[in-house]
Formats: sequence, C-alpha cells, structure tokens
Amino acid sequence: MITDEETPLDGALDRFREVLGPEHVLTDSDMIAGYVRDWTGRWTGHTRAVIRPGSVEEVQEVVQICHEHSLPLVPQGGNTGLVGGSIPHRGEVVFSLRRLDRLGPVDEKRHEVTVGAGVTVATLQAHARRAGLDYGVDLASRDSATIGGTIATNAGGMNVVANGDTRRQVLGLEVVFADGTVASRLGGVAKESTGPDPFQLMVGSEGTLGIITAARLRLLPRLEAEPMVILVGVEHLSEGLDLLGPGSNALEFFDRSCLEAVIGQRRLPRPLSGDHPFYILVETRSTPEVPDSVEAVVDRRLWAYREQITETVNQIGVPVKLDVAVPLGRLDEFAAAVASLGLEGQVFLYGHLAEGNFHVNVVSNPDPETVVDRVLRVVVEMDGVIASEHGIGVAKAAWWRASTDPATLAINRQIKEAFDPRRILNPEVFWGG
Ligand code: FAD
Ligand code: S2G
Ligand code: ZN
Repeated sequence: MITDEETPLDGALDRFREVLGPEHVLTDSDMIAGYVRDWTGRWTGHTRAVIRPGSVEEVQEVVQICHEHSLPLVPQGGNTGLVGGSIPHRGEVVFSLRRLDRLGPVDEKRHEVTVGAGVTVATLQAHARRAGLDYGVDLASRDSATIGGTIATNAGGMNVVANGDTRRQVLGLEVVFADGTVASRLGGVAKESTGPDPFQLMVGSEGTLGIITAARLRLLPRLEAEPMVILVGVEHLSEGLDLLGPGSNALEFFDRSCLEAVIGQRRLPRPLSGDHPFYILVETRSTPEVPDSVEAVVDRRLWAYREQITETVNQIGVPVKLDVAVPLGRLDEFAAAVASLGLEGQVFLYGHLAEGNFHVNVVSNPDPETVVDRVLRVVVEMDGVIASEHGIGVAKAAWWRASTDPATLAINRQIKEAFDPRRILNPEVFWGG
C-alpha cells in the first residue's frame, strides 16, 4: 500500500496548482478537516491535499498526474456516505467533485437530462420540477448528496418502491478512468445495443473503478395531486406490507425507540395516542385499506418523524450503522432476532419496508466491530444482504470479501485489476482493511 510518506506528493501538488489554480488545492489542515471526517463521525482519515477540479478536462489532467506518480485518491461528492468510503484512510488525495455542477437542459419530450456529478439531488429535483418533471430518487441527504455519489453507491431512498434505485435512473455516464482516459455514453437516443456497457459497472462501484463526471438521467412526469401520507401504529412489521398498493410512493417504518428519540429531541407532538412497537409511514396516491383495528393518522408533515431519525440518532451518539435487507417474509423474525442479541447500548430500527431494508443503528456500544459481526451473521443466516443501499465502503469490506461467492469475488477482482491496475482509485474500499 502506498502512503503519503512514500509518494512524491510535493511535485504533484505544484502540478495540481498549475492545472486547478492554487485556490482549488487545499493543504491547510483547517480547510481540509471537513473532507477527512465521515458524516457520522465514526471515521476520521487524513490527507495532505484536497483538490477541487471544475471540469472533466481538469479531472482528466489531475488524474493523469496521480496515475503517473501512482498517487492514491478518493473521489468525494457530498461526503454523506455512511460506510467510510468517501474519506482518505491512508493519506489518499481527496478529489472533491462538487464543482462539477453543470445542469443540462431538460429534454421535456424524452424526460431526460444530463447533469454534472457534483449536482446535488435537491438541485436536480428543483431543475426537473421547473420543467414539470421529477427525479425518481429521493433521500433525506438530498441537500448535500451528489448525483455522482448516489450513482457510485447506487443509492436507494424513499421512493424505490415506485421508481427503483439509482441504477434505474441512469441512462448514460461520462467517466474519467484511472489512467486519465475519458469515455462517455450520455444517451439521447431511445434505444441502443452497441456492445458491453462499461458505464453500468460504475453504478455501485464506490469510486474504485473510475470517476463519474456527468450523468444522463431519466426523469418522471410530476404527478399533479399531492400524495397522501399516513402513519399507522402496528404490532408486526408484516402488517405494513398490506398497505402497499398500486399508488404507493413510499413504504417506510421505524420502531418505538426511533419515535421516542425524535419526539424527545425534536420537540414534536406524539402523532398517535397509542404506543406501538412499530410505525409504518405510507405515501400513496390511492387510499390503502387500513383495518379499523389499527390506529392511523393522515398528514404530510408526518415525514418529519421518519426523515429526522438519522440526525436524531447521530446527536445521541456516534452510531454503528448497518444497512441490510432480509426477505419480506422474515421482517418480524429479523427484528426479533436483533432484539434477542441483547446488544449493549441503544438500538434503533428503521428503514424502507417495501424492500425489507433495515437500518440498524446502535449507539453507545463499546465494541462496534462485534455489533457488525453479530448483526450481519443474522442477516446472512436469513438469506439477506449485508448492504441494501449505502454500499460496502470500508465498514463492510471484510464482510463483503468473506460473504461474496468466490466466483463473483474473483470476477470483481479481475474487473478492479483491469480498470485500476495501479490501485489508485479508493484503494481501501472493497479490497482494503
Ligand atoms: P460521498 O459520501 O461523497 O461518496 C460516497 C461514495 O461514492 C464514496 O465511495 C466515493 O468515493 C464515491 N463517489 C462520490 N462521488 C463520486 C464520483 N463522482 N465518481 C465516482 N465515485 C464517487 N443513502 C441511501 O441510499 N438512502 C437513503 O435514504 C439515505 N439517506 C441518508 C440520510 C442522511 C441524513 C445521510 C447523512 C445519508 C443518507 N444516505 C442515504 C447515504 C448517502 O447520502 C448516500 O450514500 C449518497 O449516495 C452519498 O452521496 P455523496 O455525494 O454524499 O457521496
Ligand atoms: C435512511 C439514512 C442513513 C441512516 O434514513 O433511510 O438511509 O442509516 C437512511 O440513518
Ligand atoms: Zn435508507
């Protein structure tokens, strides 16, 4: 592994300044601080340089410099990633891509748009809505999460049940590869079959196969009527699946611990009079069948109880975060299995019910690695997946190598070898640690 003590970064720094201008080559530790710590505070890395290219040509030039010097680098978008994949663990140069914020014209006939990788989800949503359209992915980090980062992690979010994950929105990409080669397929035609598509490999690659600099994305018609938002108190998570219908836009859940924490910390009123082990939040255009026996309330403001969980938990303490999915027939079994682990600290369960996607957060536990091991062991035993939307990063790299079938792992290793033979692209993710 190359560390900054062994690499000729000094020579490269001068060349970065020539290409980008000194104001976009940060070396002052105060200026760098926000780029080396992950959003949860669980990981703090280190680097001697954060560089901020403003065009694909500049990305290409600075990648060539890194390639020549075999300088490892970490691509970074909004730094809202939750698996430690967006910060420099071993002195890598941080490539902040936020300046790639070009907004192309919305193609109102084809419902498509091309945007720079540094555009935030919120900016894209506003851009699409001005044209009477919408973007299919929404997540609570929308104000900071970038299009490049959401593609690199194949982000999911609240509307997967209606629109699919980020992969389903990507029509084409522009990418700078490890040796500085730029290639793109930014769509604009209705259908093509022009050979293998290396760009689809970028989705979920977490900065390890290339740097996404622009994306051609699918947009959706903006539906007129505001969808209804309903909160239902239930005994079992499986009852929530019965609320899925043709008009479902979102089907989320959170447990009693989440509700109490959000009410307490955010000073929100108690939304239902009863006390329930689980709460289901449905956003839908068609009124679901809600049994008379359950307690429910309808109000768009109910999203606050779900969207504020992440920040609330992070204010209680630095959490160990797991983002897993289990088969829909095993939701309550998994929740009970986590409870029976008797994990020390406060445990919060919430997530995207329609995909069986649990965010298991544990705060004030003295042994994070054991928490990860014990919960992921339950997931694997239940034929689940160890990562449902946040990716692998460094948090689950060892688990990913141990639990991915050997043939798939071997092919992934060959792909990494082919795309990044000098291992300069985010080397700790998937393969490090
Ligand atoms: P970063 O954190 O900067 O980077 C993430 C990964 O992508 C890193 O491996 C990085 O190297 C790589 N990368 C970044 N930009 C590029 C690029 N241009 N080219 C190549 N690689 C790149 N995630 C969900 O899926 N669903 C949710 O509902 C959700 N809710 C969240 C709520 C909160 C409050 C927070 C803080 C996070 C949430 N996240 C969620 C996690 C996070 O927002 C996503 O993982 C998001 O995709 C990260 O985007 P980013 O621009 O911040 O990427
Ligand atoms: C969500 C956000 C990150 C987390 O709220 O859906 O993806 O684990 C999460 O809190
Ligand atoms: Zn989520």
